[in-house]
Amino acid sequence: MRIGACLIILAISVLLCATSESRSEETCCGRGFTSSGDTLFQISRGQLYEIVPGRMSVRFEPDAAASSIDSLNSSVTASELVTFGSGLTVLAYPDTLDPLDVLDTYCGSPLVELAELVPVAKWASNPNDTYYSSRQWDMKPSHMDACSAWEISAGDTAVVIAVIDDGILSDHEDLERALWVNWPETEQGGGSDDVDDDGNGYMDDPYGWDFHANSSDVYSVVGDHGTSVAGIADAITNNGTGVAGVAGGWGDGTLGGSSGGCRLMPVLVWPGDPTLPRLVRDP
Ligand SMILES: [Ca+2]
Ligand SMILES: [Ca+2]
Ligand SMILES: [Ca+2]
Repeated sequence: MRIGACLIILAISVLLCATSESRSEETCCGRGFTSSGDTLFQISRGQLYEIVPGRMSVRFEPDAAASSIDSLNSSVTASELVTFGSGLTVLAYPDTLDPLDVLDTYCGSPLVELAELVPVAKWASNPNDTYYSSRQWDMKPSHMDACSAWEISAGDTAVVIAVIDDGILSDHEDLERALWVNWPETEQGGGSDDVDDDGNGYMDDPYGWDFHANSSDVYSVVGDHGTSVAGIADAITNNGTGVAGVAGGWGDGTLGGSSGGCRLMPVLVWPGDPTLPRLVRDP
């Protein structure tokens, strides 16, 4: 009975996702696909993402019986490779099968909450930064899944991140590009000495402010902790150096659209500094 049901599902799948060697654009499981030769692409936000043959990501319904899941997997000769903490399971199936048939099989099953083909671009967006693979576990798909975010944006230059800490190393190779400049307070921007040119309440502050020393000189003090925090938020990603930043821009410019990374504003306070509570309360 169960085998019969699976055959029916497969037959329906073939009808719904009928394919040929040269596909034009088609829809399966609510998603758009196209192909070139033997290569299948998923269409998302106007971009094409090459699909990895023989792999699929599935999240089964929490109350799905293991025996039922086994039967479903068996219907397409699929095996479970790994299950992440998020509940997402990566399946392997014979790459001789049409990925859209397999997707439709899972997508149409009441046992399945979510089914996705695996795009090459998703995994290719793993950055090449020195410490990404060995230390930045928190950015991996099973945690914050930064790769998925980077495919939408790797950081917008219009966004300024204020790092309220003990300073930022100004010539750090992973951060230097991202440092914010308050142009109205610069000579090139027409700023004048002893004048609060941008009217923000702080005179001659072209880069940030040191609330500990009440000074605009934010780079004479090097903050190890602030530099580390700045790197997590905004280090250049995929530049083969240091760490990957959440919003530091994609080093080779191939991801994140026009995003070149957020800007960094050092705002210096020291741990225990009496100005800190005031800043938090009334920035
Ligand atoms: Ca100012
Ligand atoms: Ca000024
Ligand atoms: Ca980097």
